[in-house]
Amino acid sequence: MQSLHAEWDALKAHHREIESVHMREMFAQDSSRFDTFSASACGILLDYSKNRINSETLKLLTALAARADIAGEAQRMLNGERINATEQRAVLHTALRLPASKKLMVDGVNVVEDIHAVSDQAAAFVDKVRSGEWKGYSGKPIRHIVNIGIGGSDLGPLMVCEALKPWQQRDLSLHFVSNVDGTHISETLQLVDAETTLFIIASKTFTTQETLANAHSARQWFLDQGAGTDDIAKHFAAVSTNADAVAEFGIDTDNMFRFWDWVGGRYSLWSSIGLTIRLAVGNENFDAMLAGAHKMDQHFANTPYENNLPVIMALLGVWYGNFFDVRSHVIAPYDQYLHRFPAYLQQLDMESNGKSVQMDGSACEVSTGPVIWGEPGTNGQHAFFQLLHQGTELISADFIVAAKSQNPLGRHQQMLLANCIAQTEALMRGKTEAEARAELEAKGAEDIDILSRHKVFSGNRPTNTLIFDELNPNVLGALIALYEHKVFVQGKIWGLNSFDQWGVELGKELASTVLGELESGNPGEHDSSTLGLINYCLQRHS
Ligand code: G6Q
Repeated sequence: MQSLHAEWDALKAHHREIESVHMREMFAQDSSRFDTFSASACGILLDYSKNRINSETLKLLTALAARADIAGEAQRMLNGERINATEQRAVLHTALRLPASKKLMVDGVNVVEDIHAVSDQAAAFVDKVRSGEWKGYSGKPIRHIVNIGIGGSDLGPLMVCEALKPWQQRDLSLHFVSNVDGTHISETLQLVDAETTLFIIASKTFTTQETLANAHSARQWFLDQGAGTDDIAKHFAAVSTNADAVAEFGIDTDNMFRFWDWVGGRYSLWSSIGLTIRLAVGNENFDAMLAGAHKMDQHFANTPYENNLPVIMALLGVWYGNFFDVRSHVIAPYDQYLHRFPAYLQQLDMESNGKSVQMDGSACEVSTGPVIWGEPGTNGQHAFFQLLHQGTELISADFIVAAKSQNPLGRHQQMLLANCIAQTEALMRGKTEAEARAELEAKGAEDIDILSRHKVFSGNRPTNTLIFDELNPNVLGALIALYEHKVFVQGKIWGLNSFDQWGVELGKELASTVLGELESGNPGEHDSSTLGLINYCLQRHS
């Protein structure tokens, strides 16, 4: 991105004009605002009318997308060009969602054929486990799946398994172990028994410290329960790109499901990393999720910017981040099944666009990715929403909700929907001092002069609402792909490589140095704080 280009300047000038306009006025002046500023695709309706925009804003923002050649960039990604330049890799999570009938040549290989060969292998394994044909070492069927992985090898599968619980085979219990804190694996192992447990070791590199430590502890526990080393093949499977390391760990490579270096960790739930999802919900539902995502890929690739859901959401993010100086963005799913969606999006967005160097190595001249955070509604309303309504920061938010519940129960769903809709209305409208005064006067309150000021809500706080009929595998696939592409578009506008993660790599390196020092008892050279902390730990351990 070159921040000084004409499109950017035009937006700056437009921002000065619109900055002080209240959305109340915009809605009052235009009763068709909802129709104008909403769009739908793949079963998802995006209402973005409660944003500080008018038709001119949209025109200027889409011009920015045109300037960044988003359509061309999307094609380059979808065609398998090496757009992850710092790692010299293609970025092809979208290929994982292509139907078997399609062809995509990368370096002389039809990757679609490869992808479907591996997913057929995974599907056959999954059917055996789910039907009980796959037996543990004592002849009993598998009842527990323990997914051991971290980051992209954990957050995606965990989020999807939670989201698709109604589709889960309930006699298979799912467990996810990610943290290197021994508590995570220890507490999990208390819930399972060796004879009926299948461990899925999910690691693209198969070198990640945390995952290997947890996998080794699981293996030791398994042997300690009375199983032999020959039994490991029945209870351990691996998902990785690194066959040598898998074999070295002692997992039968027949039970290894591979994927490719062109699948980034945080984009990998569609690959064999989704093995645990397949085990939980079955191959058909997994395929429905892939189909939903593929539909969104097509929508993204083929729809004009002004009706393109990921492009619109990305441009609104740029509008707030770069012109209103909004530094954080809330994800508020009004759906308990989506309770891990904010955490998943935190990685997707912040690991992709939390960067300050452009593709050509020059420093970014404008703000890039915001802080992403959130919790499911209605819980968030009783916690941090106060700050969204009356805090000094302007914060944008996505509200996500299904019209129908998977658990229709009395008035619950209507109450959930009412809260979701009412919050976006309140954030948009706010409450003037005159309105606050009138309410207090009607109640006969005292100290109205002071109290009314506390009850003022500025409003004009932007929200998107994403609403769909029901949260099913197909819609979930589309929803995730929507956010993937939103992040892609923003990365392109800011000139970033959204597909590397040197910050994560740094963490992996740093811990090894300190670990060596903690284990040897010989601290190296550090600042006084780091040294003080290392010494504190060494004294407690000796
Ligand atoms: C994701 C990141 C990171 C990665 C984990 C686990 O995009 O690269 O979160 O997924 O560090 O890596 P492995 O799958 O290689 O164990």
